[in-house]
Amino acid sequence: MGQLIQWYPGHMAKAFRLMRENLNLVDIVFELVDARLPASSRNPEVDKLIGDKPRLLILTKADLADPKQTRAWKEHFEAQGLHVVVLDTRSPKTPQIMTKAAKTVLADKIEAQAKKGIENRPIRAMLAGIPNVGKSTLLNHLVQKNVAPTANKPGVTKKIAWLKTPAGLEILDSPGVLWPKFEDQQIGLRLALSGAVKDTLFAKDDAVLTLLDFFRHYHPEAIIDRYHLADNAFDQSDVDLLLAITAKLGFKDDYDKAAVRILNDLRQGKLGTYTLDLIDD
Ligand SMILES: Nc1nc2c(ncn2[C@@H]2O[C@H](COP(=O)(O)OP(=O)(O)OP(=O)(O)O)[C@@H](O)[C@H]2O)c(=O)[nH]1
Ligand SMILES: [Mg+2]
Repeated sequence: MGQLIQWYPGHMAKAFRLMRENLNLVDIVFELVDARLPASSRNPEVDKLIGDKPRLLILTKADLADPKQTRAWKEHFEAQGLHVVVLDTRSPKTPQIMTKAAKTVLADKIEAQAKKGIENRPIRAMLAGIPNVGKSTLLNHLVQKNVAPTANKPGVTKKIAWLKTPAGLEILDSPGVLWPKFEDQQIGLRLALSGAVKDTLFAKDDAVLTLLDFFRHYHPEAIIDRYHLADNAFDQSDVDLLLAITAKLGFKDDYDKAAVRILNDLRQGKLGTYTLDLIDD
C-alpha cells in the first residue's frame, strides 16, 4: 500500500501547549470523538492531557454513524466510567443536552459550591478533539451565534478563544489536534476517510480501496445501490470494483476522479450510515 499517512504540523504542537496552559482554568473538558470512528478518532495525547480532570465524551456526527454501533460504543465507554453524549452537533437540542450533561458531570462540585453559598458560577469548559470533528460547530450552537469559523475541511480553527453561552457556560474553542505517530495505518486511513487529515496528504485511490474492502464485509449493497452495479459486483477484486465504479460514473479509466467522488459520497452520508471502527473489532 502507498505512503504512510501522518499529519502533525507546527500549529498542532502549539495548540497542545496552549491547551495544557489553559487546562487548570477550566472545570471540565469536552472531548469530541467522531461517532463513525470512536476509537481511531480518540487522540491518545488529548486523553493524557485531560488526565483526571472531569470530562464529557461527545460522539459527534452521530447522524452519519450506524446507530446500533453508536449505542454499543456508548455503553462501552460508560462501562469505563465515562459520561457520554451522542450528538448531531447541528441539532437545535444541542445546547440543552450539553448544558445538562456538563452539570451532571460536575454535580459534586456544584453541590459543594452551593454549600459555600456560591450559586450559578459559570461552568468553564475546553473543547478538545481531532480536526473536523465538529468543535467549532458545537461551540456556535452553544453560544447560539456564528462566532467560530467552521468548514468541512480539517485545520480550520487556528486560535484558541473563550466564548460565553446564554446557559452560563464559558467555552474555550481549540484547533483540532492529531498526534505525532499513529499506532497503525488503519488509524491513519480511517482518520483520512473521515476528513480529519488534509486531503492533499494521502492517496485517495488507496484510501478508497480500503473503504471498498470495508463495504465488502460490512454492507456491499450500499455500494451496489449507489453506483448501480450488478448484484455480483463484489465477486471481483477491490481494484476491479473501483474500475467498474469508475466506468459507471462515466469517468472512463480515471479512477482518481472516481475515488474523490466516492470519498465525498461517503462523507456526505450518501453511502448510508456506517461506522468504520466496529465495536467488536
Ligand atoms: N453531519 C454532521 N456534520 C457535522 C456535525 N458536526 C459538525 N459537522 C460538520 O463537520 C464539518 C467540520 O466542523 P467544524 O466545526 O469546523 O470542525 P472543527 O472540529 O472545529 O474542525 P477544526 O477547526 O479543523 O479542528 C463542518 O462541515 C460541519 O458542518 C454533525 O454532528 N453531523
Ligand atoms: Mg474548528
